[in-house]
Amino acid sequence: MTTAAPEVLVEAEGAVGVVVINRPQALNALSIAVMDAVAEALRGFDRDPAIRCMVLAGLPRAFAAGADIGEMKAIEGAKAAGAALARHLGHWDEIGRMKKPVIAAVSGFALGGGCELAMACDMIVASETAVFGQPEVLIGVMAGAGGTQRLTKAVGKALSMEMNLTGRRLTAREALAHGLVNRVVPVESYLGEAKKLAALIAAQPPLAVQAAKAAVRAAVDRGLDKGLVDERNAFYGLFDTADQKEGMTAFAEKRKPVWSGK
Ligand code: DAK
Repeated sequence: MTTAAPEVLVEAEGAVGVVVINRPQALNALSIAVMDAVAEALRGFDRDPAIRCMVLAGLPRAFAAGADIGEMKAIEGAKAAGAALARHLGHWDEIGRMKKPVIAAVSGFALGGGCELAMACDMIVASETAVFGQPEVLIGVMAGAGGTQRLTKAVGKALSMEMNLTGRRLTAREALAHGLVNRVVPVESYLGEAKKLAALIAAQPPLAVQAAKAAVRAAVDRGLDKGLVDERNAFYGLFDTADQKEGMTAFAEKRKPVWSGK
């Protein structure tokens, strides 16, 4: 595989473009540099006439344990959060709008921004160890890149509320039962199965595939843009609270947060 950035591996296999997030020491936390490289690689494949389908994968232990809390912890206030993160968040939106299908190959943790990244893709192939969740509330904030919107559309209000308000995680089997993922496969084969599915799509007529993808997207994404903007603004707003500081500091210090409600 070629390397777009030290932490993102990029390779074309026939008509399938493969991007692998490779930051094991931080459970693939999505730093600004990692997301820049992921978006750049997918953008390149989306424009490349030789590529017909894409796979976005993580490592066996983690697809991605969220946006990088260390980077977010340093941000002071809602205005600064908007300024610092607007372009970063644009990457999740951009991946959701690619012309060609993107399949997420998910094993291990897919939490917060990681779960949102998988949901921004068109399909999810999950390993038996995959775990999905929006645990932002546990660090004093809320989902900011689609977790209140795409998750609700995928699994319904009841479960989405529980996941967003308590941080409850779904196992791969639960995710399959609730329609969040396409299939669950042994951990050894999650990347291979995602590539196989991508190759099957790549063998279909590309214009028909892209038109069908756009049509399915239109069915599920109606109203999504406004929801994402509202969600993002609410997320930024929480950077004016003491609980955001406390939650992210407590995570860094590996202790339980103490909430003040301020
Ligand atoms: N960020 C940074 N580092 C992380 C991380 C993260 N999200 N998750 C894990 N790590 C690091 C840990 O700090 C630890 O580093 P060292 O201490 O070894 O240096 C290493 O990865 C291994 O993690 P643990 O020691 O914690 O491993 P465990 O097996 O004990 O626990 C865990 C695994 C996944 C349960 C735990 O690491 C965890 O709870 N991680 C945080 C999960 C989380 O809260 N995720 C949501 C983050 S907030 C937006 C864009 C995106 C977002 C929002 C807005 N816009 C641009 C507006 C998304 C926000 C989020 O995702």
